[in-house]
Amino acid sequence: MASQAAVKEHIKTAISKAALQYTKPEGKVFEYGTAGFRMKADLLNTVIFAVGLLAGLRSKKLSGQWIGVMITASHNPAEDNGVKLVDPMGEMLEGAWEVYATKLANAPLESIAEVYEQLAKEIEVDMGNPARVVFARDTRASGSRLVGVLNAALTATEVEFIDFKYMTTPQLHYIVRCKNTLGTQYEYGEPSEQGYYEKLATSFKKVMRGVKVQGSLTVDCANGVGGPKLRELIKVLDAAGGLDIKVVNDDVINPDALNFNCGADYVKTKQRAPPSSKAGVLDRCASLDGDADRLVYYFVDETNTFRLLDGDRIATLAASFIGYLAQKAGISQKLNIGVIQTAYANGASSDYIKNVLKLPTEYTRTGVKHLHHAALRYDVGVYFEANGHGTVTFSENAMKIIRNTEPQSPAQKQALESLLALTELINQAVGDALSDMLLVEVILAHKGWSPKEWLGTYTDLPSTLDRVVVKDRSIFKTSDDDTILTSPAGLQGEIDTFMLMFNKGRSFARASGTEDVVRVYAEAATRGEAINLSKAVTGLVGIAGKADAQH
Ligand code: NG1
Ligand code: ZN
Repeated sequence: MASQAAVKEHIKTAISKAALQYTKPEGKVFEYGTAGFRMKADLLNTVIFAVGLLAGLRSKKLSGQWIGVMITASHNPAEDNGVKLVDPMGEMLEGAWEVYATKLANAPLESIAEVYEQLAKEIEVDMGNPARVVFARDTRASGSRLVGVLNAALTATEVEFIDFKYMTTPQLHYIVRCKNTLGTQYEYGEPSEQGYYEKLATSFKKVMRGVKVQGSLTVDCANGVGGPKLRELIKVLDAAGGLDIKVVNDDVINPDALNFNCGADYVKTKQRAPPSSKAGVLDRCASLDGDADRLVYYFVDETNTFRLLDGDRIATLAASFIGYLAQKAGISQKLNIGVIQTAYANGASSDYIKNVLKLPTEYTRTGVKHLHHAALRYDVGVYFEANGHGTVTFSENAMKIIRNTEPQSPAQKQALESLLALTELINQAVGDALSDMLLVEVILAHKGWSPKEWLGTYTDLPSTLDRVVVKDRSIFKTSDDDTILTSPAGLQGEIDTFMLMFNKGRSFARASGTEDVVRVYAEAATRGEAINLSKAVTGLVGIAGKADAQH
């Protein structure tokens, strides 16, 4: 076992001194949830301080590998902020450490140095190891103050750190993975923002060989960090052959504009284009969220009806294209391709994956880390949440097969090269709206499809997503894939009865991990039935939670 150097006295003193600059919000209990810590920005100082301490410990525990800290509240309103830790391969923080994060964030400031020391002992951290942290933030006004707090925690604990300033969440994940694989056989890329753009542009150019994108793409950037970053990407893409992209909602100067009446979450939950949209009939449009890890597409059809192409659509498009390339490359028998969804996926998309694409599909609990882990069990794991957060992972076995297969024809050679380029274009560390957007553009170009043909692959079942405010959402406990309520007792049976009353009826309720509500999803053969099913289930949940249902 590694030697356990104790926490040095001068570090404990520095932690205590630095911590006392801040005030802990009274009576507030913090919890590291599916999206890290997220709340009103003015409550976050001590949480960020604790996360800074933990990031250093995590790096020491992993022998000085780089750990990432991202300060963002994604699609939340401008006055919120949040923080997430990034593990060495660019993945979300390991589950067990979420508990340590929660513990440190709730420690009283007067004794935080002792709690830090106890934690280091409990986790058996070798305090003699180096600690290295990279961090970045989105464009929220509170970000610079919070970076100051993070800086104070890292300085007190003598952690080596690099501030990458403004970045999208996936860019920071990319940097972390690059830093930790540099000089190894798994080298992921150049650990810089420019390296990120160049990797995307180079692989994009390779997959686009011989095909052309039709028309332009309008990208709504949620007035967040994705705007300036997309503009940077376009500069590099132009040099690589280009893509006609119109950037809209990229105002990062007005702090209140962020995620307001625009962005992926707005489009997905309201099922409508941002009011500012000037897109014409059949124009291809996409929206990012505030930290550019979610992406949805949409368009207006000939009857002026809004049509959404969400995460389920991106997953099916990607899976079908990769399956097609694998077949062309003559390796489809060797690669097991799977599609991972959550229960929020539209039932029609799961049917399409099973019956038309003939691929295995499974549900995991909500939250991308669950999907990511499930995806790693396949050679090619395509995973997306319906809200547009997702990516594709390729196993070592898949990489070997793609690299080492000897092509027998020019067509097979090109398919293998395209697959290899796709593995570079896709941000395998985490769902990445900019990378996913290039992936969608590439596939549509190859298929020669407008968004209308893409939409035509299957017909979504009408669905609803409602929120119910309850007294205590923690009483709502679900089974492994979130679809069955195991508590309160008897409630699931009542929901099942209602489901049977509607054609293709499916509904489930689960406590949100990011908001103080219970979410109710419902789908059925017609919009009217979906709405009625939702009304019935929100009503049941409201009664069980002893509060009124709210829509
Ligand atoms: P909660 O609030 O736990 O439903 C939401 C999303 C998740 C995930 C997290 C993190 C839905 C229904 N839920 O979680 O998919 O993205 O936020 O941001 O979209
Ligand atoms: Zn996000």
